[in-house]
Amino acid sequence: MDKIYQSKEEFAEQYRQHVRALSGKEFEDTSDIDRFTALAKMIAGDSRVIAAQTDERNRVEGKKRVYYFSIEFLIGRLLDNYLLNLGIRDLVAEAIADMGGDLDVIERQEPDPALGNGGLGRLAACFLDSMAHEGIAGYGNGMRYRYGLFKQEIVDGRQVEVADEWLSKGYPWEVKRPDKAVRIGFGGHVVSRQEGDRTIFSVEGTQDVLAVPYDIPIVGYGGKTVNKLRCWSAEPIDEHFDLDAFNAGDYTGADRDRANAEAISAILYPNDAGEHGRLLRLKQEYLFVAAGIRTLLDTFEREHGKAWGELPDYVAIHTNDTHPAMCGPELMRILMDEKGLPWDEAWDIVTRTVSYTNHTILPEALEKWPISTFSSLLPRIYQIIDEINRRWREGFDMSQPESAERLRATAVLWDGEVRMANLSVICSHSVNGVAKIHSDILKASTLKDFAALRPEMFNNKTNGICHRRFFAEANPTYAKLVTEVIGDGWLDDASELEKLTAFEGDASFLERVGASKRANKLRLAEYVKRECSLVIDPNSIFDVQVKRFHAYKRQLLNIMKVMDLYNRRLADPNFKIQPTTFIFSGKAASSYTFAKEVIRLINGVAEVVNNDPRVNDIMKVCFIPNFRVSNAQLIYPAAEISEQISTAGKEASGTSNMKLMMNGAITLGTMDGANIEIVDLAGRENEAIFGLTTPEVEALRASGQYFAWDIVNSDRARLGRIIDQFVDGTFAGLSGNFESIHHELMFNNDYDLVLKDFHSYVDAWESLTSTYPDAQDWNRRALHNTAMSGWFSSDRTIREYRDEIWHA
Ligand code: TH1
Repeated sequence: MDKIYQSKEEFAEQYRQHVRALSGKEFEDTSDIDRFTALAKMIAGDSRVIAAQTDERNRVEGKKRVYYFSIEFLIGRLLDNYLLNLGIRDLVAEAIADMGGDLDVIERQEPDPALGNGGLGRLAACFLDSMAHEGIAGYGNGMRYRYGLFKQEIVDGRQVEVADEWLSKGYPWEVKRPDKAVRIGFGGHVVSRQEGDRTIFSVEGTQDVLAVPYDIPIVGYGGKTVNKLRCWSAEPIDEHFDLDAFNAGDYTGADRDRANAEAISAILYPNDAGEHGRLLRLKQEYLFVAAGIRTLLDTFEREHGKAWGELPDYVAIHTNDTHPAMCGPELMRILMDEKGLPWDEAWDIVTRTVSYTNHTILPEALEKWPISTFSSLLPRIYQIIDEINRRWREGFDMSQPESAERLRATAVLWDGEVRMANLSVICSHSVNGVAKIHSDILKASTLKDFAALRPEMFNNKTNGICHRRFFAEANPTYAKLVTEVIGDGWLDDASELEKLTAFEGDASFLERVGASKRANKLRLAEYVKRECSLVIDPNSIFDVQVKRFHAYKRQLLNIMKVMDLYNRRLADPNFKIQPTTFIFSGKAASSYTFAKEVIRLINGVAEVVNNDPRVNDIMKVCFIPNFRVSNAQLIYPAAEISEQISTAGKEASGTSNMKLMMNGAITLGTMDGANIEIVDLAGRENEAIFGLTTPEVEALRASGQYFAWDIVNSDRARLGRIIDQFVDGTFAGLSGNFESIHHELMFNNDYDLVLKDFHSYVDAWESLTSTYPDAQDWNRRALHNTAMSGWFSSDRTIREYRDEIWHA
């Protein structure tokens, strides 16, 4: 690897200069935040030099460019990642230590941008890293929210949402590019005029805002490729500042245009696969789509002139879920209204350029917009969608018995709504799911009518994770051990981790694997003590469930297991389990009452359990507030059990399952999402699988023979007791009982089959944890999981996208 600094001394001298230029002080006299800002600006500057070389190389080679459109990019802190990718992490750490500083402390100053909700946003960020590593000319196109996902505080056990002011101390990685701003029009009405035999459409009377880009460099491992992530912010068009209003004392009114425009990029909507329908969200979706399409067409035109027919050869547009679904219609609009192409030519270009990934089959997460809202906000885009829909229907073969139903299921406009998933499919040449079972479900049910018509466009791309961030950086003790025995080639090619299987019989190596886990548990225990004022025992098993709160993810099932163990111990002081710390972390959407109640329940149970000396030798419950990329990097390495317990068929893939596996945790899970591939890779005997399978869930639901009451009545002693405890005050000390949870299980007939899977789950947990005392075998299974996890590197995923979808 060519390094940008050849020696500590060379780095130190440059760094001192940067510190001086930024703060006017000597390094020794600066604050930690000044040290961070100067270092990040310096590395960002170096990266932009490489970015210019990358650009030039791409241009000369005539490389196809991939534009990854995503409304979320959950990038996390970048400094450590970039030092690693540039191959200078050790050099920089030593140089700073020589200067009397501490790189770790400096790195902790970096804001952790929360520009995503969970898996979908983090996946997009992992993909950027992997595209740069693979040398793909790949660009992220997203939103620059002034406030990221809310900060979660826990007050009396309840989630409280606080604004996330991630920009308050500045963000040294980004560069604002006002020269690349794009005018975006909302509202107005469509007018047409005749030019020869062509009708030309345009929109008049729009209210315009300016989309202004901020670029963040994306440094690939190996230091050869630097791509960029472009995030759009909304601003008013001109300075419409109203001096008269201001002079009359109306200060808010004077700046109304600015406030209205800036509202568009003010916040990230906090719904992970859930509620939608807000006008502002639709504005966000159009803003980053229209601005991104404009940018890529300008670049294409600069390089290839007006050869629009060649667009699919040089450009791939990937739409991450349906939020960028307007890519197709917006590209149609520009090709026809501005570049003068006829419909058929434009349509051929669009469908050969655009591809789509579906991330969920939850019906409530499939985006739909009322036609009335949509057509008044985006009249010309609506008109194009209407025409796409009309042609789809017109081309439909109505001769089959199932035709009418098929047309209903695939139409873009139906029942007064615009269906974004159908729009995404129709505008694309490829549709993929994110794990094998999920892609199968898409074909067999969610999108089955499209699959029947166009089977060839459906494919699977099982998700992946950036193994450099979530293993090398997050878990340096383990990573060092791995490198010691198999070399560091795995950083470049994660499949090399498989070489670790050769050490599964090596008792002294396994002991060192155990010791590194222990060090990570101590590190997390210190964090928990600081953040939650709770002492947890690093000798206990760390059982971890960290992810968004959602009914189908069944954090409720997990805490019911804890309640059960607690009850059984109180009933019988001789009841034995392996001492365990039950660790939870995650946010619930602000409007998702049930999920928030589950968080309150976990904290209610924690309050009782953690203060009961009768059980404290065997259990503690720990809710770590404000789950985000930075503390996730502390949690994964410390985990020994990975809880992946969604109702089968519901979790499209999951990615924390992969991160935890790589860090040596054993999966306690259902046969859902990518858990299935984990089992395929590591062997069922090295995980703990329980519960109904997807076909069993479907059959049970279809039978109409599931009765929650029957299940509870068949086990009054354990389940019955837990059900009572939701409402009898046992765990109500912090903030009251849990009637809504009781109601969901007993009166809503337990939609997520928590009661149905309860016994199989608790049994699997007991049987798994009973093997913990055989430390050598536990460590062997942990090592085996790490060894087989390399396939889950997002480098592999991205190579599949490149070869099979983008052909880049
Ligand atoms: C998640 C899926 O729930 C998860 O299973 C998957 O691993 C992850 O995406 C990455 O593929 C989703 N997140 C969102 C977020 C929004 C809308 C839909 C989904 S699906 C806002």
